[in-house]
Amino acid sequence: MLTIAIAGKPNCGKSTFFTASTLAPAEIANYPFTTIDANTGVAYLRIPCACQELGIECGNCTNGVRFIPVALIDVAGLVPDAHQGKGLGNQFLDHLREADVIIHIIDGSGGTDSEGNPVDVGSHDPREDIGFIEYEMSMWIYGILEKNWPKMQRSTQQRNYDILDAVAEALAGLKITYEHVRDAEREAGVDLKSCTNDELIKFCSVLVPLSKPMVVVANKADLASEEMRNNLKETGILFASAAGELALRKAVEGGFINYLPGDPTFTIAPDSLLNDAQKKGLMAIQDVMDSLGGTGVQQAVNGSIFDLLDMIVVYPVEDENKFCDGQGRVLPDAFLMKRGSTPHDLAYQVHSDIGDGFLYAVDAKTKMRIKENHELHTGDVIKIVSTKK
Ligand SMILES: Nc1nc2c(ncn2[C@@H]2O[C@H](COP(=O)(O)OP(=O)(O)OP(=O)(O)O)[C@@H](O)[C@H]2O)c(=O)[nH]1
Ligand SMILES: [Mg+2]
Repeated sequence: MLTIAIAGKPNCGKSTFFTASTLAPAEIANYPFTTIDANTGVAYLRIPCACQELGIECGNCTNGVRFIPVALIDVAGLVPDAHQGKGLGNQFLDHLREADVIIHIIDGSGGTDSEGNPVDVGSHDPREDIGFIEYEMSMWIYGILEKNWPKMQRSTQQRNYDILDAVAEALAGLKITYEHVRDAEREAGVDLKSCTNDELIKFCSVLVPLSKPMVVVANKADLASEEMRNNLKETGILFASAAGELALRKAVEGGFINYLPGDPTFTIAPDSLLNDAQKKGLMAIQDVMDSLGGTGVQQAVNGSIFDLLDMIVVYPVEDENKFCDGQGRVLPDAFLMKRGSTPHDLAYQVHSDIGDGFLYAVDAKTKMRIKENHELHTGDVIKIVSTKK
């Protein structure tokens, strides 16, 4: 499963975002370092289900809205100079190892200082909090490489030694691949075989955004002043009210409202017994949703996977006429795949045996055979024909 990590300075609303997205319990409080051990749960991407276009009912979506699971990790707060042991130090960085992509939350209301202590709303400029995480991550990776560096440099004397391979191996536990290392070396314009310390740091600073792409989300948008929002808008980041989303999720659980995560609006359930204060609270959330087009939480989760990781969604089926699997389940799976993936890649994602025995694929919408190297697109419904079952 793809993994999203939520990172940011303390007290910006990471655990609120996490709980709103997963409905898994996590401690939430208005002081820094509430979270120490990372929380893990399952969040969902929201997509229009392929059954709509096919004019059938699949039973795996809600009114044509399909949710695809991804893993979510709520990481402890991170402060500048964490790589030198500040705040909780390096341990939270360890929780970023698993991440394919990072949602960096900032406190868009300017109501907490750079270390997460509460201050008057608007008195801290949240734009100052945007850059430091990538720096901390670069220094963390630099720290790992630096330990191995003398040995790696000596080994470059050996024949057949590939420094890119060695670096990728040293960072394999961080989901950093050979391709990431190769591309970062090229982009940084350094030669890892003979680079200085400063060049190695530069390499790391290029490697971080390549291997752990990051979307920045200004949370607490409900508290942010117009001016603050306009300033932040210029940086091109997303906005959210995680507290608003959490309140809506709880209201759905309680049967008070009808709302699907990512909807721009909600409706109050008929005969729900809301008191005036609750109604007022919900109306305030609706106001924020009107200005953002929703609470922004689902948009951030979707954006991280579809925009940053450039993923598509493909539906494998066994029966191209009924769009179902062997047990008659209609569109049973929605697979996330990297853009550019082929039917053969899909076969491997279903099962390595099916991939090994791949013969050909059929586009279930057109019933036409498609080539092994054909590029798949979002919404494709594909039958794989393989010598193996
Ligand atoms: N107004 C408003 N408050 C929020 C929002 N999101 C979170 N908060 C509040 O911000 C405070 C911190 O929230 P947490 O979710 O605990 O923050 P955190 O980033 O996990 O904090 P640490 O674990 O200490 O790093 C709590 O008082 C939340 O209720 C939001 O969207 N709007
Ligand atoms: Mg927390």
